[in-house]
Amino acid sequence: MSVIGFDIGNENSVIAVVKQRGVDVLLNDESKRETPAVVCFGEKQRFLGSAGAASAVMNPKSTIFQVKRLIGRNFKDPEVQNELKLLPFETSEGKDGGILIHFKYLGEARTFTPVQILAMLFSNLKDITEKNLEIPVTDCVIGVPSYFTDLQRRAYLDAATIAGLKPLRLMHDCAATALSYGIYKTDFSKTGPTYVAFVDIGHCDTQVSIVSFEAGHMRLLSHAFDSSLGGRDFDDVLFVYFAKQFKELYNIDVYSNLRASIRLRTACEKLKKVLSANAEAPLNIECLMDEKDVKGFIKREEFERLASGLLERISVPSRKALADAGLSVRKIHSVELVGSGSRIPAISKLLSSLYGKEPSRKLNSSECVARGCALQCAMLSPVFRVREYEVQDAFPFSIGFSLDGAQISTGSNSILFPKGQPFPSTKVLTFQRSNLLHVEAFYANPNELPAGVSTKIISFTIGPFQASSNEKARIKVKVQLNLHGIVTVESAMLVEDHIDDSARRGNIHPQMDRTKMDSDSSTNVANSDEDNTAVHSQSSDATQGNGTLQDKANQRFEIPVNENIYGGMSKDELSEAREKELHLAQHDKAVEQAKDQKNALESYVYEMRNKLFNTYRSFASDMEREGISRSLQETEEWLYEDGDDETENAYTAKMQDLKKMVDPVENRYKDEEARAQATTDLLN
Ligand code: ATP
Ligand code: K
Ligand code: MG
Repeated sequence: MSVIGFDIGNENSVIAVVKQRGVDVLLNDESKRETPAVVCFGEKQRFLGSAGAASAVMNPKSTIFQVKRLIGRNFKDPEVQNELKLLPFETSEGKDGGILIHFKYLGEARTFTPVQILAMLFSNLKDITEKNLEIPVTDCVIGVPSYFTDLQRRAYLDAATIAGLKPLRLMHDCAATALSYGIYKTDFSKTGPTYVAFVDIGHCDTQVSIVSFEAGHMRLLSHAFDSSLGGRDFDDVLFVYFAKQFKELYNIDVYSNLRASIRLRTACEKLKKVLSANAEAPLNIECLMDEKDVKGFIKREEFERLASGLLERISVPSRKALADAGLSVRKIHSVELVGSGSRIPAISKLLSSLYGKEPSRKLNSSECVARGCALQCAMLSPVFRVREYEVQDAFPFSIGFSLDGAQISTGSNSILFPKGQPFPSTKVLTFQRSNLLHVEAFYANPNELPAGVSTKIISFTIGPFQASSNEKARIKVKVQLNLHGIVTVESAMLVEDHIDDSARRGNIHPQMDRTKMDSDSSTNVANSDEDNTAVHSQSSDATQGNGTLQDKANQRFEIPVNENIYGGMSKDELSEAREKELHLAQHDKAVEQAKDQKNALESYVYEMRNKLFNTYRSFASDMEREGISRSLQETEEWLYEDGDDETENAYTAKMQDLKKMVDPVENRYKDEEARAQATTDLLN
């Protein structure tokens, strides 16, 4: 049973696993702790992760990266259009308004969705994990930005499912980070909670959270973010600077050349990292464009001046998070800086003046999300025992509901889950209705969301149902904000008060209804049609879940609920995508195995040729030697010509042919060796 945490970043992914003695980060095939989040479609096979990054420059148009930016988003969204401008691969709008990615692979035009690409990244991480642990891996916890919408969260779950994983929870990056901080912390103040601000600056985004820690317990007080401010924006500042300089100095326009701009961007990112440790840094690229070598140079001060606009934005989410938590900076005990984008010295200088204290890096800043996810996975896993520790996360967006498409004001009355709601959480909606009803849940305050994302979440149709009287029936709908931060409908019940038969005939006895206290709010839904009475009752926490089912006074009948999710994949589409992924993986494996077998054959040819004229010389007749020698020669020629790109079986067959000739000689040699050994043993 696996207990795994995955952090898929825009740039790098990290895998953590809980072992008996603590949390480990796994090494990939290149013995690295971070794996590039890149899928490259090469000429004959896919290259995932590190291999993907290595083949990127060769295949710019079929190398897919930053797919986390595209997942669960609409093609037409202006922010998405901005993203797409920076990405070298081709895209178009899908039928559902989503994004389609196009490129050529194995001689054919192919189309994939961001979910499918993300699934490939998951498959790669799953493979790495299985190789390390030598057991099949399914259960896991996956980190997501807290600003992800319902659709993005569903897309993550879909991608994980396609890769054959079973996420026990999508966990907010900040919550995971806070968990990996809090679970080992013991020095709590006796006088009250310890407040910590976590600032995570990744490749594309910045997330801030304020967390309250007490012994055995942590509570997220607030989340804030800038979903479009990260390390890559600092790369871009350098890119623009040098692009302009090279235009003037060398008369080359990197914007007009895809390969050149990819190479310059990569060089700028490296340069940025050098500037984190040095006061100045050079930039040299050979043969960037038009066969020109370019040279540049920049001082850290100059870089900071160019990036001053970005640096100003860094403090915004911190201020917001503090305000939402209702805390002044003086209350914050420490500021923890995570995410590799935060390694720019000017960033910690800025945060240090904002918080009035030096930010610390107590956590492993690139691994804490994955580590926290692994810990959470262990806590959720029935077979693993972890120290008792309570994680209480808060949801960053208000969720409202409407009935039958009624335009409702976004007053607090129609808020199902207010911003900051601890989750998972279940609420019960009560309606008085005589027929079908349509309920819709949506993000109630667009200002809370990242720019451009849709406020739509889910709509559901409840019914049909048959009340036993002609009166309107009372319908109770349980809506959950689940462990992943996704809205679902748990159940819908028709409630009939049932004391005696006369009651059934339609005389509702309101005093028998436990939720009567809340049902005075039928004005919740501003609507003149008196049929549309929605009552929002307060039965809150998940723990109260089934509490009212057994009321003696009334009877409950389950009624059907039809969910309509905006976007996302159907069961059929999911299993089709899973098939496709398995197929692609099989193909890659076949190509890899053929490569291995080809290498083995090649080595065999060289090794045997060598031995034939040395060790085996006296064990083969002239005729044998000649025959083998000729076959080795022929095989070698075949390998360079017709056999350059063959199947695994073809190489295996060639190997067997050679072995048939070589084995008798080899066996004679071995027999002689054994005899000689026996003689030596006797003599000693
Ligand atoms: P995201 O969180 O946006 O999904 P991610 O988790 O992959 O992305 P990180 O690995 O936390 O992001 O950070 C990657 C960013 O950190 C890149 O922009 C990279 O250039 C930057 N970075 C890495 N090392 C340094 C350094 N020494 N100095 C400055 N920036 C750095
Ligand atoms: K990461
Ligand atoms: Mg990250």
